Amino acid sequence: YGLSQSGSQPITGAATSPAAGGSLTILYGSQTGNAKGVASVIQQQAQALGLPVTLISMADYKPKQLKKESHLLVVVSTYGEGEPPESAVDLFEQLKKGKIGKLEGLKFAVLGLGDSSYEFFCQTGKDFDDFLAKAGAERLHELASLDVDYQAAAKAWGEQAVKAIAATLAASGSAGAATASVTGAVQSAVGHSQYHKENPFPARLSVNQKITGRDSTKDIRHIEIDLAESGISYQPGDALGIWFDNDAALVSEVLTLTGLNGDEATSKGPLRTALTQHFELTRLHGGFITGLADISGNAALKDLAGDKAQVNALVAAAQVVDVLKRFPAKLSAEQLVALLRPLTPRLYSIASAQSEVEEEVHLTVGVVRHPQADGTLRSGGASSYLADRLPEEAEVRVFVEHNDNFRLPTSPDTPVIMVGPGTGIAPFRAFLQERETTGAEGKNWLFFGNPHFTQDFLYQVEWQRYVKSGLLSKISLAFSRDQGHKIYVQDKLREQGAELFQWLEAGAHFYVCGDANHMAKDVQQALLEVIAEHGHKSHEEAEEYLSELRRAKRYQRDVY
Ligand code: 2AM
Repeated sequence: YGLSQSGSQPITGAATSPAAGGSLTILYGSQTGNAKGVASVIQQQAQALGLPVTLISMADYKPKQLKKESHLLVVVSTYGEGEPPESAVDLFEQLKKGKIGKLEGLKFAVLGLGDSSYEFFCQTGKDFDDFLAKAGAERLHELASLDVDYQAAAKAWGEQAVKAIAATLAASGSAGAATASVTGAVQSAVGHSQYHKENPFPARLSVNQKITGRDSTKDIRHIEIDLAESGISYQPGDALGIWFDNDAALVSEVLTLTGLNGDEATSKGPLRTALTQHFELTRLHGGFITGLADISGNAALKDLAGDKAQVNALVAAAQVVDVLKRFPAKLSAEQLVALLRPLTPRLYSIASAQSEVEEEVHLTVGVVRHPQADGTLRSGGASSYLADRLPEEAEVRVFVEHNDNFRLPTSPDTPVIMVGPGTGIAPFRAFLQERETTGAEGKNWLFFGNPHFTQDFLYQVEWQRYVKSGLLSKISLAFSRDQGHKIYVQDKLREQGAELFQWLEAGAHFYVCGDANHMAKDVQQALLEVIAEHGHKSHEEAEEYLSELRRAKRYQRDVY
């Protein structure tokens, strides 16, 4: 993993020897790569002004180093219910708890990325801004809170922020003097493939197989995509981005409800094409509701739009068509697309290792289908595209999103513990394939859970083979609904607490993938309890133990 890890290392030189009078550090906290992308753009803007600049991931940054910084830009995204990305957790916690101490003399600015369909929009950016100010640092440029279409705004903000920094650096007499120490090392180390989000590879869907049983409550698909001739490479732990089209029936429903003609011209082509390929219909955002309220003048909708709690509830439960159905409105094609947000690709944790499958990539996709009270079905955009609409052999536009914060241990001898209920199993299939093909000798322990053994035991035969061959040292299963009371993976962790703690003491890495809002939190709680009980520690000591694991990259999460 040397190559991929080097991508997130600080630029040597600039990091250790800041120019007298100061230099700029750009710290990013990224999960899906967006914050990292913005941070590199700002790095280039700073370099263009001749500023001494260091770009570094929060995951590779020692929090105490903050005390030595003169100028800091933070670029960070927000996840779930207002939480920092995994790579930012340690720094976030230390700042929050005031553990780093006073930061007087530090000049900073924060750019937050987020998604306004979530209630705690850009919360982590706000928090960083707040923590730094509270520690006595001086805000050089105002906080930015940017939505999913952040690119242009991020560039403009970066331009302003580096100017403000250049002015104070010039005042202290260092700008220009240290440009020689600046290199573009990060950029070149990261450049993996010519294909990326904006330039996806037209791959081929080769397998779409339902792997849950006929009577399952879930429809989970094993998807195989052929990357032949793409030159794309990925590592276990990476994700695959999928561009998708909206369902033609859903597009027609929007046209019917608005009384608009699909042939009408918009800035993104004919309206039907625009709604199919360029705008989100399956994810609602607050701006659609407030914007529609303004245009329609509908009193009931206006009332609703003025109540944040009601808007949030609607955004969480409904789609664009549901709102149009409930609040009929007359609007033009251009008005409609202006209310919608640009379509964004969906990311899936990769379920295969190239050492095993070569030019293929496998995914484990849970198909999102919500039955409505009126008998209709609301489906997820990309999952129903892959499962229902894309014929086998058809073209699908994909790109790899590298995730250096979810990696197998560098040493093949290090034991690993993997907790992946439901579709959270995906990256662990990749991990185990990799460990098998490379002959890694470290022990492997898998925790898996799903509703029923007979219906939902994903990849059962593969795990059985691995248990037999000895690759899987242990497998602990939690079939939640096979008995009167629920059993979850965290119950298994507690049950196996003594041995689990021994594995940790022996240097094991602990991985969690899957649901962020409930499972991952409950698993973390169970882990803390196991550490406290079997390590004979207080609650605080157990927390510290876990923080140490995280800092050592031995506790990694890929949760969504
Ligand atoms: P349930 O749906 O029967 O409640 C994968 O989705 C598995 O995770 C299912 O067995 C599901 O159980 C279970 N699950 C639901 N909530 C969970 C939680 N908070 N922690 C762990 N597992 C959970």
